Amino acid sequence: LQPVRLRDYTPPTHLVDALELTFDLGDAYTEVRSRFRVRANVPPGEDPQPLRLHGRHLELQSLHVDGAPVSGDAYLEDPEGLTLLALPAEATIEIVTVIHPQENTALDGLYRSGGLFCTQCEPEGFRRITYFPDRPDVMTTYTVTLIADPEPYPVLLANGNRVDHGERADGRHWATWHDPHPKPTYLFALVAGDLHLHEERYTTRSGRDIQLHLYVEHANAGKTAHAMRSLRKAMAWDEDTYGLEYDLDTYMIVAVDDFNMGAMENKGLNIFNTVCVLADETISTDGDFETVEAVVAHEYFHNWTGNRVTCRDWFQLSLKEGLTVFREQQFCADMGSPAVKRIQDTRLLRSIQFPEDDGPMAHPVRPESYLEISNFYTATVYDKGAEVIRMYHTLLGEDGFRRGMDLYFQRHDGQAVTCEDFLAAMADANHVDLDQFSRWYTQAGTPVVQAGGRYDASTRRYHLQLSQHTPARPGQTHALPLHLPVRLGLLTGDGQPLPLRLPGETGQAPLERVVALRDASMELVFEDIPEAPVPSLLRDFSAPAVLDYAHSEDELLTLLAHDTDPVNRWDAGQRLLLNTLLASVESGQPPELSEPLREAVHHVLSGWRTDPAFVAEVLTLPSEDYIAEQQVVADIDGIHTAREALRNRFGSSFADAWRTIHDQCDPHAPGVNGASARRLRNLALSYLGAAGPQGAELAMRQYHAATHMSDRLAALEVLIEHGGSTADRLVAAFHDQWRHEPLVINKWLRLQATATGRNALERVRALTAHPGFDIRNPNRVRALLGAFSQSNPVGFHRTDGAGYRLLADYVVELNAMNPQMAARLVLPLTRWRRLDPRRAGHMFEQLERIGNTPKLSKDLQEVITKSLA
Ligand code: B3K
Ligand code: ZN
Repeated sequence: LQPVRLRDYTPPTHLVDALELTFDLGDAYTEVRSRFRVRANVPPGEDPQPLRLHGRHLELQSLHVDGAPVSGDAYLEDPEGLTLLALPAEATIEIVTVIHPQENTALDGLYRSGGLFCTQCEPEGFRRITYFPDRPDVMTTYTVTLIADPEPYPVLLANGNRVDHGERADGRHWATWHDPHPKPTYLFALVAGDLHLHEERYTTRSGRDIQLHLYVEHANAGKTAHAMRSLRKAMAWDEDTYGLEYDLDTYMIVAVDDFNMGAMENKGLNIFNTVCVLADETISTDGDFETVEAVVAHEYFHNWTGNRVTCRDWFQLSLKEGLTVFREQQFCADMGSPAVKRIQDTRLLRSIQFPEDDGPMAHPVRPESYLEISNFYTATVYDKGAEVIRMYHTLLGEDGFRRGMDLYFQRHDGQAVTCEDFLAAMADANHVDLDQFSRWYTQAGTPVVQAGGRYDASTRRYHLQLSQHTPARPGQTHALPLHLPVRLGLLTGDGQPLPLRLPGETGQAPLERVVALRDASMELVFEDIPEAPVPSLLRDFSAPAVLDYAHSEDELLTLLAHDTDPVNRWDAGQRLLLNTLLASVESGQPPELSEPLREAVHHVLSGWRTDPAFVAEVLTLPSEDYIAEQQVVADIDGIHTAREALRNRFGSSFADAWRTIHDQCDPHAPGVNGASARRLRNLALSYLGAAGPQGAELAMRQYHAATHMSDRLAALEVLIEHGGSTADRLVAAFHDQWRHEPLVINKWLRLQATATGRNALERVRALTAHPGFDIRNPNRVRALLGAFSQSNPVGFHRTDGAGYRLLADYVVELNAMNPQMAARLVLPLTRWRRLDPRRAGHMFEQLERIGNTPKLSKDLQEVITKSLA
């Protein structure tokens, strides 16, 4: 198998002028007729090259060029497509294929979900529908006709506007859709089924009237209000923030149950996982409401960053994903708390992306090669990619960034472009040189920023040394210095911010600066500093880097109490807790809360009324995985023991404060953000639960009184932790109550998968046979097997290797069924180097076993080969 390489990119040999597609959707099979006009993409006078049409699992019925059947020696057929050898410079191609959506368990291309037909074409699903140049730099207009039985499929949808429809003599009905915006294949979509429509109208800033159509299964008719509201907010936000309006007459969202990821931004016809659309208080947590708002906005924002300006090739994936995640982050910050949002982004990067960058699948934001592009929809491309966009924003400022965005759209609207094009727009619009900045796209690995300070009392100067290095990664021995923004401030010992005066500067000095670290190291000198200051570095997580500075406990306490930057206040608290936990893991002694730390926690707790969600962030302990990342070899059991002991200590030492919060933090009080209040109140419940049986009694009361799923679930989690027959009864009753709500059953599976305790693995195995579980549904797989392997370290990493075997069994089963899911599910096994020899050996064995599976998919081959290398 040969990897696809960025450096081998060549422009398309042919351009396509217009594409007409007709789908005859049947019970047994679907017939796809396609007709399109191609033009050789060569300078006049040169001979056209052969035309490559991608196609997979297709039954070719007929192939015509300019109305005549093509003879067998005029094309070559292979498992990945057709090559047409001798075409005139311009030609009309007509192809008829037959496909079997009913048998498509990969959920890629055209497939069935429940009673619906739906599609997923990004990145390369279109080739499972018909033969076509399935690459994002070939763009054309689409006219799509769907034909189906009216009774099971009253609703027939495709991209763009419905231009015609009717009934046929044989009783079938049809609809024709036209999308005037040229688009790549990956943005094509169709849906056919019996769906409920939630319809609203939206008037854009320029006065255009847009229809908003949200389609769900009839049973979910009451759960669309929040998604619709989120869509309206996203539309208004993009007009206000970037001056971008929607460009078709109708914006459609369809929710389906079986979906490999969250949602898909198909032009004018988004298809969503139900998880990212449906929400109401009885079935959804506050986290679910946030997810829906964020994903609806994300897909909407893609209409400009992704659809109007798209990617030249899949190596440029972060061009649209990093940028769109950044836009989504800005939107969520504006809709809620910017500080809490930034803390959550930081946590995600550190706990998911940093480990990825440190593991065998590490790759730059713009990868250089792949076997299977589906494996590169990663935290690095998405979330580190968003950090890269944020760094432009930090370096150029809000207005400079907007100038860059405006120039980007002005230059590239309607084009398929590269990350360099984006960088050039940012640089040119601001007349700055960003050549060095481009290394963020080409180098893998998490940079470490080392800092050291020296105070000279005689000169009243503070010397701050900053240096950077990026560790070696597979295929990258020597990384070069990055252009890295360091946002910083200095505090006095009692927390006063100090003016940051550089040598030679006069006038009012700022209290915060963004310094561009560009060399391997630099020294900054600050003048008129009255005492040895406490540095606050990488404020607002100004670069996706690890900060290496030996803050003393006193310094961290100062930052926690006084820093003006909320992210660094939170971070100082996390470092204090992390240090406490690591000391306990190393010594094997229960964690000790020092007296000053105890006081600091009291102080944070006493401020709960001002910002409950922020207090909850500060007082949430680092996850077991994150603690493990700080060790060379993860001490799975030691970490769990230490963290549980600290939870217990937190619960008992601050019991009064937690009880006050649980009593008084009222989500329904006027002026209170209900979600933030529930968040802190449920954290209080969790600590009280960790401290003893009284907490469990409180949880029982909360469980029965709950009207919001967040409260019900938080209580159930505490009760499961306490175990016993009461918990078993509640778990069973919960299932009975919600068995008709698949989204709640996901939660039910997840709760049990993440519960610790000796029999975790047996419980998970038993649940795989439960009717609530279905290996063909990705949401169920993620809820049970994904959650177990990613969020139940003690259960999954059992020393006898049974957790690894269980996961591998399902990876092997999914290999044939849904390769994309299989390649995601296997990832926890790839981190074997981080574990002790016994566990590492068991993991390695399972990776080898998976590697020996007959007919191993490209997806898994790539992950397994890299992990064993
Ligand atoms: N662009 C899609 C991701 C498609 C992944 C296909 N394997 C969702 C998104 O990022 O908005
Ligand atoms: Zn996206």
